[in-house]
Amino acid sequence: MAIATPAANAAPAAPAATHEMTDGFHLVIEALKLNGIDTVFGLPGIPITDLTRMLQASGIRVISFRHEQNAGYAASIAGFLTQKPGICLTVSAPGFLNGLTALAHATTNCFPMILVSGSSEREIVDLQQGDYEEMDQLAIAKPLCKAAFRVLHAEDIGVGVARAIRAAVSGRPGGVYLDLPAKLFSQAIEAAAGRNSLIKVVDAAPRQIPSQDSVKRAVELLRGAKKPLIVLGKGAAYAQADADIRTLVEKTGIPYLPMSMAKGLLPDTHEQSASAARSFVLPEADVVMLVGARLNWLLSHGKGKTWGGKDHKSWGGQKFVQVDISPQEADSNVRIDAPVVGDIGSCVAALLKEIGAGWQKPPAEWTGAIAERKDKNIAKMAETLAKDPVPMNFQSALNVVRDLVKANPDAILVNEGANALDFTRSIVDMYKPRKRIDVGTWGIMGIGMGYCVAAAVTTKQQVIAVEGDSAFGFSGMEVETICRYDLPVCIVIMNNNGVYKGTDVDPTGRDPAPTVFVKNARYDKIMDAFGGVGVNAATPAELRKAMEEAIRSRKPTLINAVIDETAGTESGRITNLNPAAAKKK
Ligand SMILES: Cc1ncc(C[n+]2csc(CCOP(=O)(O)OP(=O)(O)O)c2C)c(N)n1
Ligand SMILES: [Mg+2]
Repeated sequence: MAIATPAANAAPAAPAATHEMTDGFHLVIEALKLNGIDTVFGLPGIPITDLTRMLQASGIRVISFRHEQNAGYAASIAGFLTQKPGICLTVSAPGFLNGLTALAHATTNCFPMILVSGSSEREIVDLQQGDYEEMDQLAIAKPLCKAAFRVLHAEDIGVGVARAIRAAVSGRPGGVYLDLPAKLFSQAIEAAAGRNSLIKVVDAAPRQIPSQDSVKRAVELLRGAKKPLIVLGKGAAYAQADADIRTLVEKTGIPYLPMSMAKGLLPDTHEQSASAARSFVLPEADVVMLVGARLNWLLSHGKGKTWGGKDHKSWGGQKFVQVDISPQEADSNVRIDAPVVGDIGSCVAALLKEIGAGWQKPPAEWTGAIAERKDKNIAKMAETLAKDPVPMNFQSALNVVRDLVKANPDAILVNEGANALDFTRSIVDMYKPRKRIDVGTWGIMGIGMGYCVAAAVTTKQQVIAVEGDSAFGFSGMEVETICRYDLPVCIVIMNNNGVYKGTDVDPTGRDPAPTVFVKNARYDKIMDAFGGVGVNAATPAELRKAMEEAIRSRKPTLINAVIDETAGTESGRITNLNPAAAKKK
């Protein structure tokens, strides 16, 4: 009898116990999902193409842009609007660098955002052997963000994502960089171990309660004021403590000034709003309470002529209360007599409690003097808005936008440009919190279309963008993104043929001047290319009709508003910051 060979007769050897496996791709997605991330803004390519597909397949919404900078701006403002970190996903080196401006912008503006970038082989990058898209991204990101992390092992993905989320939203929010090398994505580990390694972040942005002493000190200072003023910053808007902030303003009766992105925290038509008397209240006030507003250039550093100081650097004599999340903010520019450190919601609640009942409202001389200036300025503005010049100027066009925002108070207004920004800020009243988003701390051009996409995607509301023609150019290609996702965005381009105005000429006669563009350009035709609605509007009536139709239909719309090319001023309202040559020729 032949000896049966085991190979021929034996039952196949029992397979080694099969372990369910997972990999870096899946762990990144699960870590994000576990922490409530439902949207990612990005642009695919090596090594994250499959990640974008798998994210989408997992149910996370992936909004794919034409340039990473715009995806980054979208993520940054999604962070501002939702208090969750906005996620921007990019490829290595060039994609990462394209996203980096937005990351720095998020940090400067205190918006929670995480830039997640794929990166190349560490071993090759570190030996500088010339890898595909070689760059030490972690080192480059570090000085531009609040925190930067790299994950090398699949089992550390949970920790990496958790740390990035905490860093982005806790304390003063900001931009965080998360570096994910290509090799990480396909690293396989046992699924059970993978699941156990993930972290659901508990209390990512813990309340920070102000000390009782600091609250008492602040309220005492306010109580003794003859000419008090409250300044609301975008930190106050971010905090989502809208009802308490309104109660604080109304209960104390103190006039208030909203910074640009705090407009609408209380309706701009509120009788205590001192916006129309800004140049009167800043130098005149004796005690100023800053709520989530920093004394940076936007508030002339709290000193100088704006504040009644003798020259551009001297203190105007005001005492300041500063309510801020960061213990390092006070005294950054002038002395802060009463810092109140904590999250805005907790601070405002504590202030309200300390104020209690029986608060003496500010003297009538103060509020009366403000009302007088306000009424005069508002009447002057009404006169200007009523004019109907040909061609349109900023005021006659924005009078239409003003009406439409009033009729649609839930719409989100995106705004960038120089004159297009300044005129819109002062003419278009806002009625609800976090409805105005703009160039922020840096006065940055290019946020426009990214903000439009993020605002429409995260809030589902109608978006109206008022764009300078130069400003629009920085992100104009994203109108394709707006059409592709069929977003309810109505873009109004204030087309004055250039940067600030369209009238400059090259003294040598060779080229167009650096500030001017093609005359009478038809930006509306860009929209036609992608199936959106493009309208050329030469009169306020045409502009009104087109905007009404856009809002009614919720179709992606771009209106080219033809503005007098002589209408703007150099640098809008910050001409004083523009160095002029001492030697003229
Ligand atoms: C990223 C960036 N680049 C350049 C600038 C300088 N800058 C300030 S406003 C502006 C454009 C102003 O022109 P436009 O948007 O047409 O507004 P207008 O004043 O004409 O209404 C530029 C280029 C900037 N703020 N940000
Ligand atoms: Mg312009």
